[in-house]
Amino acid sequence: GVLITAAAVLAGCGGKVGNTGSADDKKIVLIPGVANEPFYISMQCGAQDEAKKLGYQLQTQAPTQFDASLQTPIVSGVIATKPGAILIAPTHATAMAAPMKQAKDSGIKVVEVDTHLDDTSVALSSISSDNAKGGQLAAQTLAKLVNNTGPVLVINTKAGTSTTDQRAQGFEDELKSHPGMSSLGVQYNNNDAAQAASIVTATLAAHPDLAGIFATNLSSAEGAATGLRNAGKLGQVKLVGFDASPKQVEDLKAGTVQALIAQDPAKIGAQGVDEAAAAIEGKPVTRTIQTDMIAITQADMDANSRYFYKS
Ligand code: T6T
Repeated sequence: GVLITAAAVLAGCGGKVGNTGSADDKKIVLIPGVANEPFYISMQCGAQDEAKKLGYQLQTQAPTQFDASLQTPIVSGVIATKPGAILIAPTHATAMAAPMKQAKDSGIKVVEVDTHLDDTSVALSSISSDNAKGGQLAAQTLAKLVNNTGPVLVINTKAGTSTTDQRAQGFEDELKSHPGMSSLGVQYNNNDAAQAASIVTATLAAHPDLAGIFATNLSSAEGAATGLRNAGKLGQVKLVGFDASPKQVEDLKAGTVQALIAQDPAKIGAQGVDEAAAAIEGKPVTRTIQTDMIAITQADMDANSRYFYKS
């Protein structure tokens, strides 16, 4: 089915899942971009802990794929249960505007976590990494790894995803300050690791001198590592990926990937709950909150293990 309940995805948090309860102001529903994915599982854990602290009940309902056509009916279903607030990572910057507006118009407080709509009038608060800066950081990190030289490729997920679009843009902007590097442009993997692996295979066939790859999220980074392994190019083509899933951390340890830009999804979830609770209680709400990111390499991975995502 399309719906996934809190109980099904909370396995790694250590917390107990509360009763699903009735429609009321003490209920907050988290609607992540996709189910069973370490970034959003970590976000849910952070949100769950914070909700418990503040005396709120947190439920989670996620689409089985990162897709607006699957996330829309979930939003509609959640509206009918009349929670006090929703925390949502909209899977598309424009396609999710209508269902989210509907939530707002029905009196539900809407808080964006991770991704956001282009229309800034719907959500009361948006909490995310500074994704343009993350893309810039990725470019600077990759530039060092390739000695500022050679063609590089960006593997993005789905056009219209605010976060990864901003990362790709931040990367391309920073490349202008590295004239020895050239961009082979952006290719989309549809948030599917297997497609990212195929993109790497095809790009290497056309550009055997490929120096580096920036993978804008978990699926693209996991798939790019597989593509490089299949091509026997491990370590030769430098790979910088966003996120820090268990597989990505393994890839870093093995030297398949040279750097990970880890986000702080648990913090995003916790701050989302703080803002939602403030809105419900009629207290002041902060419109935009940016959370930390960090570039992690093999050399400092043990010291930074607290940034690794849960699964
Ligand atoms: O990179 C994260 C998230 O920030 C992005 O919006 C979508 O992809 C992830 O969830 C990783 O899969």
